[in-house]
Amino acid sequence: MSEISPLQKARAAYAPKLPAALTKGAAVEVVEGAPTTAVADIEKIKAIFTTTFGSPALTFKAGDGKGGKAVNVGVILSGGQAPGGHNVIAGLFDGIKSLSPASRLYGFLKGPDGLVKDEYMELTGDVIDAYRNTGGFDMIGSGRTKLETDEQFEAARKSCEKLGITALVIIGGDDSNTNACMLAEYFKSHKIGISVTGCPKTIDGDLKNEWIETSFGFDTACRVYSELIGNIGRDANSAKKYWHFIKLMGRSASHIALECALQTRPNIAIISEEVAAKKMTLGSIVDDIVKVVAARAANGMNFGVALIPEGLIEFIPEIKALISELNDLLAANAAKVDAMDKAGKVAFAADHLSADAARVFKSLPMGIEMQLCNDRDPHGNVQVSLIETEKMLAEMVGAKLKEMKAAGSYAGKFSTQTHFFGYEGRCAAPSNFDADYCYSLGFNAAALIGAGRTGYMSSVRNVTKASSEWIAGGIPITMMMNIEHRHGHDKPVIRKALVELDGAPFKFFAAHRAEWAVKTAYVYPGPIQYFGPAEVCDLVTKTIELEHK
Ligand code: FBP
Repeated sequence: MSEISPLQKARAAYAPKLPAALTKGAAVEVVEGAPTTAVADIEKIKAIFTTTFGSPALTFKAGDGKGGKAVNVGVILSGGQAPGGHNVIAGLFDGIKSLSPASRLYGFLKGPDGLVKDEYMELTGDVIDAYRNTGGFDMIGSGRTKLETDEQFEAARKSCEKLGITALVIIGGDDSNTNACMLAEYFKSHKIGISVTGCPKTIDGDLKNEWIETSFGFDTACRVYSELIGNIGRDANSAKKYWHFIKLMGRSASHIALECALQTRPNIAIISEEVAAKKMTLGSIVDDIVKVVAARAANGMNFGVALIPEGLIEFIPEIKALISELNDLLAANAAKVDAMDKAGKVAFAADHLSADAARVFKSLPMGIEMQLCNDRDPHGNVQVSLIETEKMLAEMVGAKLKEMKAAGSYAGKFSTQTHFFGYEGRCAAPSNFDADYCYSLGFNAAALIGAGRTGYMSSVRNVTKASSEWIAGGIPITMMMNIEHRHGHDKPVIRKALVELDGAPFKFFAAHRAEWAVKTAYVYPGPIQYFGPAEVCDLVTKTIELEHK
């Protein structure tokens, strides 16, 4: 291994905390709850998951410390990086070794592809030790291949059988855990003796519910972004000459933007779920920002910080409709449009869209019109995540203020800086919370394996309390599912958790945002602290804190 930093060296010695139920090892006493159903579409889910549906929710009590049978386990990292993934694997390793020192762990490489293509490495103690408490997924890599066909399931079976693997752990987001459940069902219904366990991962924070209090990585990623936002707020308040427009990752839900707003108190934070609920237009969003900029300028403050969630554009009803029309229009005229230059494509779209869509299209800055027509994915669809919403809003607000200045209703100065924070946080060294939570999730997955369960998600609850009070157990994945219409088909999926407008985190934000808008009330969280007093090192997110009050 290459040279490691002094912090990484010191951090390697950190011993993550475990829930009391797991401190004597992964051979636990299992307490079964009542049979479960699904969050909606119960009969349809039951018909799809004939052998795994209805399993009881489980909680664990500490066992007698005697251990269990040796087991060969395979592990996969699936989807985007999230801080703490290595600790899930370390916890899993230690957990299966506590069942029996003869247990072995295999990591499939580059995500689900490794399982299907039989590419793996054995994860020995030396390998694991080099990655304890580190960020990233580089131990075995990750990938976004979806595991969903019978051919893939059969290939997975062969890869596992070759290595004597009788348990698979899939570390991923809502889609990957849905697929983990499909695989569990396939194995069980075909009487293949391989169990499948899921672990809740995603910085986006949208894999959560009554039983999964948070997805791992959300805590650390939000702390990294909040440190950066705080630094920018302080710079803005020092130089007093820029408005900073900061886009924050989170493909769809605005949990990250909301958490960062709660940690840093910016002047503006847009929450996509509110935009959709209020059916806001792009124009009204711009107007709201303009009002704040003008109010601050009237108080002599020509600077500010605005947070914009990555997924915003798809939550603005008129833009969503425009994108859908554009996708159809450009696909239907692909040959003709492909032969045009960039400006030609924009003119073609403006001429052929419906009147409403054309009005919205023409209201966008030229750069965004170009992006919408030119940056398309291999299926011909607009690549929404590439749209530079932070630049678009900064430009549109600037244009509006210019008009106001000409009309004499605004006399301030408006200079902008734009930023996008996403990849900066996904591989950070996990905070104490994520280090402990992830290690516990992995160790807990070993307990589920030891208990011979399949189709479960590793669940560690009560996380606002000391780890000794954390509740370890397993939740049937089918219990979190409903049916959604995706790509023209009804599919069983884990219900994605969006920001709830009647939830405590949003309500707290909504109750304070008017004050944060006009005052300069920035909070500067500073960098994640790994060593020091518990009140700066052992924090939970504001989101969880408020949800649990
Ligand atoms: P997961 O849902 O797989 O955890 O990934 C989330 C995410 O980090 C989003 O926030 C972001 O939109 C996306 O991944 C970026 O994907 P990519 O790594 O492919 O650029």
